[in-house]
Amino acid sequence: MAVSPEISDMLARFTVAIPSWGFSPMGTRFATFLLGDEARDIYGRIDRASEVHQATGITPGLALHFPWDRTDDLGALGRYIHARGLRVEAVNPNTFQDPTYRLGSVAHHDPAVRRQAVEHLLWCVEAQKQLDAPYLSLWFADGTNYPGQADFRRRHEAVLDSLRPVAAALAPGHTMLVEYKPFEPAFYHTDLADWGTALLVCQQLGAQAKVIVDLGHHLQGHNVEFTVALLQHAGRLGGFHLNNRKYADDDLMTGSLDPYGLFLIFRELVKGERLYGRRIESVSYCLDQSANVEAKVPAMILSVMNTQEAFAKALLVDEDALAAAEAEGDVIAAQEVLRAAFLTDVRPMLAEFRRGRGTPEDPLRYHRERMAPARA
Ligand code: AFD
Ligand code: MN
Ligand code: MN
Repeated sequence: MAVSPEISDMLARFTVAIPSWGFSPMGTRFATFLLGDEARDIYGRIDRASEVHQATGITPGLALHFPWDRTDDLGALGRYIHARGLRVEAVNPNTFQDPTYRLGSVAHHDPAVRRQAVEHLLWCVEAQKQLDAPYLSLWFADGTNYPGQADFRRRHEAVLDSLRPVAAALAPGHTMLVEYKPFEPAFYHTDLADWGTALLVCQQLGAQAKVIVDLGHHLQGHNVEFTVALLQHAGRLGGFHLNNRKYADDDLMTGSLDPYGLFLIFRELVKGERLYGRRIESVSYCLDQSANVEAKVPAMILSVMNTQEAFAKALLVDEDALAAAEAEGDVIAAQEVLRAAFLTDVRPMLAEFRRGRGTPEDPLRYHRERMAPARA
């Protein structure tokens, strides 16, 4: 299948960032199983991210997590990353593990706890500048487990008070991504529970604050592509944490359970560029998944391939035919247009695209045959 110039151009502008934390020993609250491919430190995590990029050709960005990835010399860390053909896409602060944060961080009732959290966020903003990372990616575990435990409104105001100085500290051109999640680890309410809460906060923080959509952070049945379309239309879509879920924030391999749902999300993003001028690369795409029972590097490579395939299928949607079907109210014809795109096997087209760029035509096979044995 020949790759048209328009499709080749959009495929060339599409990149997926890799989370450093995805290469650490990961598990559930019941157990962590070691397969032997876990990285022991940040350098091992960077090396593995470089393997993913060598295999896929579209993952030059690395998402770092502090303090997990902290070293004594951020400059040397940045040089180690650049020497492996990578760059830093996002800095993810961690205000959910220190015992001080048992009852929250940025929303905590005690100003001293909020101050500790804000100081960490401001340290991460400086790290973002030093590492030239375009995104500060914020997720807070803040919430409560029981009714009556805290006041919703006061906690919301506390979140705003905590994040205003962080937004003010951002470098020009840098973006703060505000993530939401309906539950876990808090089980009664989360202070940034859904896209509406995150949008309210971003609107108070200014133009550099945008919403990041984690695919696993919605209640069952939520229409994620609708949320994506409206956030993009409002100019507040900042990015994605990509994964897949059956029940909750399962952090399974992207596209592994619901490739059609992933396709519908990319359909909205492609429409955003083609009809509304929102370029595909104007938001950040980052895996955020946990390989609990499978090898980590192949899991990342497969997720990137699934993501690129869903995006490529979305590029095949015949916009004119779909617009005509919509104008006619012809529901069946509209379905036929989406089916035609989704049911197209885009693997030959992607193999040709990769061949043209000198990257492996089959990333997973390349890694299995050429790279995995080298580290075994
Ligand atoms: C967990 C949280 C959230 C966050 C990620 C990295 O659920 O998705 O983005 O850790 O901090 O997955
Ligand atoms: Mn996430
Ligand atoms: Mn999550």
